[in-house]
Amino acid sequence: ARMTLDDGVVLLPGHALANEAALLAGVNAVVAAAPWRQMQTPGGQTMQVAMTNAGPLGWVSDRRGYRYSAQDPLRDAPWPPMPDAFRALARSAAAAAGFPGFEPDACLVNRYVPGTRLSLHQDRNERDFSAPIVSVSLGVPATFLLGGLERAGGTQPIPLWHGDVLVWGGPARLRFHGVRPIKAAHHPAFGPDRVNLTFRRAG
Ligand code: MD5
Ligand code: FE
Repeated sequence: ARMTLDDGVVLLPGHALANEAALLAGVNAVVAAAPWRQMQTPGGQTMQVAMTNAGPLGWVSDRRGYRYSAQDPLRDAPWPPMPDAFRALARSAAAAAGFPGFEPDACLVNRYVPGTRLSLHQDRNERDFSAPIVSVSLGVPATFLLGGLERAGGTQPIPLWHGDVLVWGGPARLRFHGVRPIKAAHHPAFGPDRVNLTFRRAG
């Protein structure tokens, strides 16, 4: 199914379930190579969300700022390759949402333990805002908050479940967004955690 939630916001409920086992194996392979870490913000705070990356570029944050980097600063080595199942899912989801030919060069992998939230922000570190962002929700459910193009002006809650895929493109690409604190729950494969894969064209 394909649900247009707003201009440029397309929800593909359960789109990731068809290849669930390969996605799970991919997450495990990426984390085995480049472990979860909580990055520092430029302001010196530790981010609640734990992260890692796969693919040619990875999103990093430290006291110097937010940026994409070909190197994992924790290991001084390239990020692990993007698993084929990740790339195929990102492509098929983008095409289903009206963005054929999506070739992500970055996959940010976010882990939310219970109580973790992601405060309202825009994604502005990518070079080209014409490519969409594909976001895959795995594990326990979350409430995503969709804001507008300005920080003020409120948010609309969007419940997201294991296997749901959201595609943000065109006029939605620079909307503010966040995630409410994750509630205590259990998922058979992910236990108490939520994992989100975010595919981007960053470089
Ligand atoms: C998440 N991650 O659920 C989200 C999925 C991040 C982040 O926000 O920056 O790692 S990506 C959600 C997103 C991306 C681009 C635009 C919009 C939402 N939007 O217009 O709301 O871990
Ligand atoms: Fe974001």
